[in-house]
Amino acid sequence: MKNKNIGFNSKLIHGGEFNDALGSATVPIYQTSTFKFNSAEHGAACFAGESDGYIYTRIGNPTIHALETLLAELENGFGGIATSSGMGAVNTVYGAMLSQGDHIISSAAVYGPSRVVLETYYKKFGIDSSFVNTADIEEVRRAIRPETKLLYIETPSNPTIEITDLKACCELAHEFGIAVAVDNTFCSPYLQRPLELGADIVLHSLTKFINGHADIVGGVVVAKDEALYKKLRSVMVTLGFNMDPHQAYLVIRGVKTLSIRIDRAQESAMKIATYLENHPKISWVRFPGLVSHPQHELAKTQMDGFGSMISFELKGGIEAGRKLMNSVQMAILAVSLGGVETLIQHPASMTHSKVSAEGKEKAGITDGLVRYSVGIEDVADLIADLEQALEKS
Ligand code: LCS
Repeated sequence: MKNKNIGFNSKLIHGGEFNDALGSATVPIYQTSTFKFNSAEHGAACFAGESDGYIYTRIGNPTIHALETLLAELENGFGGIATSSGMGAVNTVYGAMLSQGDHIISSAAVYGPSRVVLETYYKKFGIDSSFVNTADIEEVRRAIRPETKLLYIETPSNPTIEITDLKACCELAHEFGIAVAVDNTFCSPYLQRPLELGADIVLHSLTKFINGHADIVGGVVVAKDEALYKKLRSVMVTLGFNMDPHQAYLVIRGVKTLSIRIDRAQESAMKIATYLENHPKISWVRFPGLVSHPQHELAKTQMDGFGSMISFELKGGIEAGRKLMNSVQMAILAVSLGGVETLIQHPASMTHSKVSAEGKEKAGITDGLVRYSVGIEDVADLIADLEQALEKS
């Protein structure tokens, strides 16, 4: 892969593969569903994998390819597979790695639908799942069975901001021949590169930090080697989880500013988390940059920054939390995260509402937990917004 030896910020601007005969400085949108063959023989050779050339956009497209190769370079992987959504990426991984009779161990605290789809659809096809606190390596060890094929980790977790030791989990899983997939959505490759810590697969909801502008939904899977890449790609193509070229174009534009957006947001997040922790109406705050975070030391070594996702609870519980969410004026009351705009939401009744009461309890998703995604506004304005909302809560 080209550009191997340039820095992360240079890769954001110049990484990825694309060749445009007219010399376009940015990646053009190849808004086409299909591609002309030079001859019947060429078409047959393309399908046989004996000739280069695009065939059909569900299978591959130059705009999408530019994004896939860029994201694979950022994650230090063999190849990327772009998907229509983050859930498309999650299901590409589950679909490729699990068969009837297999077992998956997942972090208990994951994005709600990533868990619920295992407990519903995959269960229907004879795939069993266990949800454990992956921050506790002994809990992971105890969940391993002979038929365990995949360890699925979200770190930091949604919405509890728990940190899992990726190196330790990968070593344990590989000892038992279990593959490891990491949902790196909360960090992006700017803050954490799971493949470098031993993971086999990394995936993202591109809807969040990587695109960063709350204007598309998308996903990506990056595989560490060619064999895994081919296996995953074939699931994406045959199940039809492909991205659209226009979506890919917008993500390529958004990702160019990934590092400067994250630098601003995480600096503000540190200030906001500290402000909340010292506020008399707040009972607890979970942010990896705070010394009070149980895995603060691990976060310092595993991540290149603490990110900009905060969860907290008010002393007045869910009622006070609702008042706060109804009183903020700058933060937008909406699901999603990782964009330039600050968002606030209530996981128990929104993003994780379909997770059972028992599942929520195991994951540490309390009724009063409020999730706050810090954007790039002036931090003084965000704190003033919280201040006036907390007065009413
Ligand atoms: N993985 C994580 C960690 C996520 O947070 C999400 C979405 C997904 C996968 C799925 O991605 P999507 O299909 O939405 O692109 N998380 C959301 C959230 O916390 N609020 O709204 C969506």
